[in-house]
Amino acid sequence: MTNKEIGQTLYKIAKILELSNEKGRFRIVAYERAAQTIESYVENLSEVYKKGGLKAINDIPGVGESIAEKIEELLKTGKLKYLDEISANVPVNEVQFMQIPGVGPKMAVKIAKEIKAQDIDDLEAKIKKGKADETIKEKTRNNILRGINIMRKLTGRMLITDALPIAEKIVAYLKKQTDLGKIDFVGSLRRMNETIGDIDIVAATSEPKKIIEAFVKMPGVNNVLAEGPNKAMVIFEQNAHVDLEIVPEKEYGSLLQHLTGSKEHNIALRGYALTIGRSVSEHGLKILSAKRESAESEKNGKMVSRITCPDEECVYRNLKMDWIPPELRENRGEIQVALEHRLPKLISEKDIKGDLHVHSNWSDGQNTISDLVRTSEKIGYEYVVISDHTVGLGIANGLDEKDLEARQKEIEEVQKKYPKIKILSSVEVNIKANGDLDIQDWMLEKLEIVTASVHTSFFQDKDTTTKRMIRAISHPHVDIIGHPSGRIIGQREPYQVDWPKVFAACAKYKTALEISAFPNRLDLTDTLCQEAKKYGVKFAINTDSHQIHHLDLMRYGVSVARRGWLQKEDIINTLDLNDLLDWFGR
Ligand code: DGT
Ligand code: CA
Ligand code: CA
Ligand code: ZN
Repeated sequence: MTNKEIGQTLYKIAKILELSNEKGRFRIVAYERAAQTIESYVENLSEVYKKGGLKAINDIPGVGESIAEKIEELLKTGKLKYLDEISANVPVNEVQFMQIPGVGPKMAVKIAKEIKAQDIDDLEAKIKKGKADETIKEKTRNNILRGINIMRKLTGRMLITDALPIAEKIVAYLKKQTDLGKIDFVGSLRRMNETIGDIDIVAATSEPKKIIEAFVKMPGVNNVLAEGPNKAMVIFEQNAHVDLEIVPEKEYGSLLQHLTGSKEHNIALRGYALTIGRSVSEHGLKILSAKRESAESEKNGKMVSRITCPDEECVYRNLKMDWIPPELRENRGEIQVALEHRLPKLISEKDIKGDLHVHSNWSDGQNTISDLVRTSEKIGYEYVVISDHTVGLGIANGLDEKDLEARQKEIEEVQKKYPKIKILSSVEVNIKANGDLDIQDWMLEKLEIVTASVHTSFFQDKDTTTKRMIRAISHPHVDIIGHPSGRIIGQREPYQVDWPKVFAACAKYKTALEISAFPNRLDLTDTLCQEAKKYGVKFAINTDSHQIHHLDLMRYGVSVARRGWLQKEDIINTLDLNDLLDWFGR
């Protein structure tokens, strides 16, 4: 059983407890908190359990004894008696309705009892036919429809943070089985899309049969959908759909290029090829007798010679352009730029010198400052920024002025133990509905860096939100705007913002925009990054870590930046400590 499945089971318990309305609020919160921790816990719980038993599970911050026992039962039997017991009295559809973003227990009961909806599809149909007009307010009805849409968009797709570890595990496993000439994951995963429909893997080997066999029998494969001499499709753990294709080594480059996509990039590439008298396919390139203008005329062009491509560079070189990094292959201008040899030198993970957004156990983080600093030093960072929530947000354990002073003392103590890495003191302050910050300026003044984020009142109109953001951006103490668009993949749409105005303000007041590496945020998004850069905006790539393992998520933030065409000089946390502090004007 995966962490995700355990987390989802715990969430389900919380929802059922909420619906049955008989247990205290603290219990529901305990399940939600544990679910959240476990869902994003990087180490596999079944491994943790194998190594340290019940105690090791109980040692995870936020997981109490009773929840630890339930996790043990889930890991051992795959089932949970307690869940069956509490589910017995709660209608299945009510639990389902609570999964719609924004629908709470009262609304779920109302939907089931008064609207008499059977399931989510039925609910949508009933709202659209006006059958809920008298029971549910218009604004709420629209919110429900919007929630259903957000849910559907993610249906059948995985977050890249879930898909990439699976693909890497499979590739590492297959490499061990036999002598593989080449192996890569391709498709949306190689392009580092934020969500992944299916995982595509391509390999070249002299023993296709052996690899296909190893693949379909690999531990973690739950179902084999198709198995042929060169191809197989399986359902892997976490319901991941994985395709493996074996191709001849001499054509590997062409297939790698083809299967990496995107489809739009490939179409544009083929279109361009024809204009210079070449035709591209997954098997290689053909040089045609005459210059052709369109795909329809291809069949009329006589082939003069054929080029097979063992590597990808060969494909692009033969089209007279530079090799294009997979993250850029979305048909957003990359072909023209590659032809002119002007591709950007994209930011890479090794350019990052520190994480500017990390929560400690002084607020809602799970680890001590000392743990976070030790881990950051191991990663090789030059600095790490401790940015806890402030009390104004009402998040459990937000910092007040006394806490800030006490935390400062602890930072100084820890700093003595780790002289090689600089610890910077920061907070993540809340941007209130009117754009004011929720702690006093004199407190902000004492900090070395300030991130400001929206955590409340998400659904204001565009004009109000834009003014609200610009007010925070122009605040003299604010250095970074955290997770700027507010979207949560599969759960919340971005808020309505006039981005050109926001970008212009960021450039004017020297306030950076965060690219959050956190799995369901990945916000600012790639296309907004590309747009913001045109205004001269700078970015900070941060993990928003709430536990030491989250510090490893940096790569996903970097991949968003790469997809947004960003280079090292666009990102402030590639600067040396002194240059960084200079940039902040400290
Ligand atoms: P996904 O799986 O929905 O996240 O997205 P992809 O991009 O991985 O798409 P997938 O798995 O359907 O196909 C893998 C690659 O194969 C795709 O990126 C490009 C190539 N491909 C698929 N269909 C077509 C097509 O109709 N035309 C062209 N030119 N290429 C295609
Ligand atoms: Ca795919
Ligand atoms: Ca596929
Ligand atoms: Zn945060």
